[in-house]
Amino acid sequence: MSRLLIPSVVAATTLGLLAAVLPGVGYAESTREFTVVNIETPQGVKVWEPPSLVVNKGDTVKVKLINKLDQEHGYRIADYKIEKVVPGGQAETVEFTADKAGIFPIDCQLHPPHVAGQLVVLP
Ligand SMILES: [Cu+2]
Repeated sequence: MSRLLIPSVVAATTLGLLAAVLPGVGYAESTREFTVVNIETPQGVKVWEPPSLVVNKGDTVKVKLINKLDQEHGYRIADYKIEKVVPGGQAETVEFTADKAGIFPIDCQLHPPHVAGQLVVLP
């Protein structure tokens, strides 16, 4: 019994030391990459798909935006001061650190009737 106990005590102590020494250990901070594609539904509604992204606070977020339509479209997360224009048939990337938790609208600044999404940053 005690032979089994010792390694786990050592392991727990090591983890505890690591958590104290390395900032971010114990957090789920990481780089989150998404590919988002602009499509038009059969009803003629334009939408970035997937419309919503879920990340953890502190994450580095990379979003590759692929515009499959002919016309240019925007990708805006106003609360994070992100505003990108993606020309028709092209791709762009936005990158930011999710440094505030909450639910923030994502829309197209060029065409407000787009179906909007949300950036969800978990605390
Ligand atoms: Cu648009």
